[in-house]
Amino acid sequence: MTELRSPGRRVAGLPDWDRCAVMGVVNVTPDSFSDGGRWFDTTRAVKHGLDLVTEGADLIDVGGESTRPGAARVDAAEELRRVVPVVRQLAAEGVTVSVDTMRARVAEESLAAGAALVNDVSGGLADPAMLPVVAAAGAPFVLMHWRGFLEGATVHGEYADVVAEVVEELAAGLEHATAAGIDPERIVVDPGLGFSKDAEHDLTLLAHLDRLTALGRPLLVAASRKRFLGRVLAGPDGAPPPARERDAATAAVSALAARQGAWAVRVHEVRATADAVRVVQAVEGAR
Ligand code: PMM
Repeated sequence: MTELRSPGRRVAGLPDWDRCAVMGVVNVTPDSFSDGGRWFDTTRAVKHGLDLVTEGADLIDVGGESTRPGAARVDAAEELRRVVPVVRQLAAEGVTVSVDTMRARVAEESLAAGAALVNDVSGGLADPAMLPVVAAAGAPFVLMHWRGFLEGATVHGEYADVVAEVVEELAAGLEHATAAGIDPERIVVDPGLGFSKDAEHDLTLLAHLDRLTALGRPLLVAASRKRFLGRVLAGPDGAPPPARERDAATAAVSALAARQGAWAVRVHEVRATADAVRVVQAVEGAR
């Protein structure tokens, strides 16, 4: 119990949840691999975010650009058009909103529209203005492990020891972000499952989350519907189930991550994960 109440569960500038938090995903994109196109208009995206809160999400992550391998980049004006109105309306409803973007301008305008947190899958590497913008705003920041844009699933995916290298590269990212003026108490780290990583890498990282929490910062785990789960669930013919049939497996990962002290899990389907993190909290409370 004590380790689950540790500073690993607290991020300056965000509400304090007394268990692993649930981050619900709203992708305002026509082409996300897992829920492509379903929430691609402001009204529907806002409604979906509010529904996820009703189902038990503690915060909502709004993104306007797909990070799918091979996806073309969206231009900044289009990303702003997709994301900012959704952020503004959800924040106005009292929702804690995270903005999933690699662009400083989108981060800045989303923070001005009420976002509480910036989630950058490039860890500040894709846009040199990102870290200064986050620092100037005093905003919390998710620093994900990233080795570059993905043209193929495992581009830059060579590791001798995936856990050691991800830990080392995240530590370098933490130093970089802190040197740019971001308060370390506001930084969350994330292993970036599926980003320049194959299924074995993802599973190995999930088996060693303790090595990531040893970085001393809260940990976000985003396994939802990812390729490695398709591989784990594949039938005898080796065919993975479609992304939307991976939600029970996602909830299982949520329980494992919560049990290992993750600060939050990022998921598309909230209800099962909201139950999973509550069960873990109850069992831990009975120790
Ligand atoms: N994965 C996706 C998008 N955003 N953010 C963080 N912090 N960590 C991730 O692993 C991550 C992310 C993948 O895209 P999806 O929303 O289509 O699943």
